Amino acid sequence: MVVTNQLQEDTTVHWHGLIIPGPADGGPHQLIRPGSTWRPRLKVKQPAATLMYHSHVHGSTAEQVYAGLAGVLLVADDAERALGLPSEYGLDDLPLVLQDRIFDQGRLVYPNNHMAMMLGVRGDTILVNGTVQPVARVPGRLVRLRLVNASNARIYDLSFTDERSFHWIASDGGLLERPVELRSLRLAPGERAELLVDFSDGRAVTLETEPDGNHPMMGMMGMMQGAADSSRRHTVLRFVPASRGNAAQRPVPDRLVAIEHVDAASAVRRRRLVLTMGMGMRGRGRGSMGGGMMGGGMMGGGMMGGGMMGGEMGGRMGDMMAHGIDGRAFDMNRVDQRVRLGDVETWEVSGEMMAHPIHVHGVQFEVLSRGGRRPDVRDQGLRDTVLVQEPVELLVRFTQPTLDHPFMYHCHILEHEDNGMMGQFAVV
Ligand SMILES: [Cu+2]
Repeated sequence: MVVTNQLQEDTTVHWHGLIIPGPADGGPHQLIRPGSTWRPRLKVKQPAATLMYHSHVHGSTAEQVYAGLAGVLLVADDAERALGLPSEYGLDDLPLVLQDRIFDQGRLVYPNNHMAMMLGVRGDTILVNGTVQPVARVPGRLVRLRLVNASNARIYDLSFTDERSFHWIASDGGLLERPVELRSLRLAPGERAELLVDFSDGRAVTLETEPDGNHPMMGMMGMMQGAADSSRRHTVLRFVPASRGNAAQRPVPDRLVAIEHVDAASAVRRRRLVLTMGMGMRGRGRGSMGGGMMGGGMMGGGMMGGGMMGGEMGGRMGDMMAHGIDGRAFDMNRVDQRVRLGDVETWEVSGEMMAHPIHVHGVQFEVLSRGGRRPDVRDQGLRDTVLVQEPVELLVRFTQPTLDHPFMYHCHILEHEDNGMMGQFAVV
């Protein structure tokens, strides 16, 4: 890859989902200075998948992605081609980048306030591939949608207006073993999913999303622009099929690919990570949040679970100034975990107060359990990002060395990441 930075500020490009060694990964250590060019060698040795790439500069990832620094990377292979899935790019195989934005009289606005930093930025305008009020004209047959959630914070809960079912065929890491018929699909920031949708009835239909209720104080936040979602459903994308052609419809395959599962018994180590929220944050002492919203009885008693927060707020006020993992904010100069190359480990990840999508660089994992139970069918497949609402147990295989460039693990709500909800690990 050849990446030239023509901005007036530093940037990086992280290949989200590519399983490659540390120096090529494009995390916050691999800064591309203004006017300079980065030439990483990317050796692609993984199954066909829908991946993404985006800026990963610590402290400005959220603003840079919001301004446009995100894209899609498609990996293809023979096993996928042999299935005969819809694969005419832009015709019946559509990469769809979902993002939400705020506009003020046509100007893109990033709400850089404390509440937005605490909860993550959500916009009231949904864009698909950068287009407002998008319409997809599709053939009247089976169409493949490659959904990429490149939003800063919004969790999509997608369904069609006529409640038609569709087949989910691929997770972050590539194709599933067999298609799963669903009527709705949740997609957290950083996650991807591939669907097969049948448009052979020739009827126009709209893909919509439920309001995003992911914040600690539902209802109240609805009043604050950029901090939370309104209560209405949003239109994501309208599909207008051509009337059915005479080409024979290919059926949805019964089986997709064989996935090489890692034996959970081969895990040599268990690590626990807690995604922690600094409720005081930087607003404290400057008035806007410290006194009014956050300090009062509502937070302490009602919504936050009482004693635990009270104790934490009082006990380690210093740490509570920023988001973090295990109560510690990200530090570029601190390697938080050390893993042996080739090892399999179990990572238990839980979070505070909101659902947080955890993303781990340089690996793929499977979800072993969610909320202490066997995961739902929707948790299957190889992943690099998963939503932590209930605590999850992940089976992770470390196949890539970090060399002198550690990998990141972080919340993919980009404002959380920028404000410290990130750690780094070495694989040697
Ligand atoms: Cu988070």
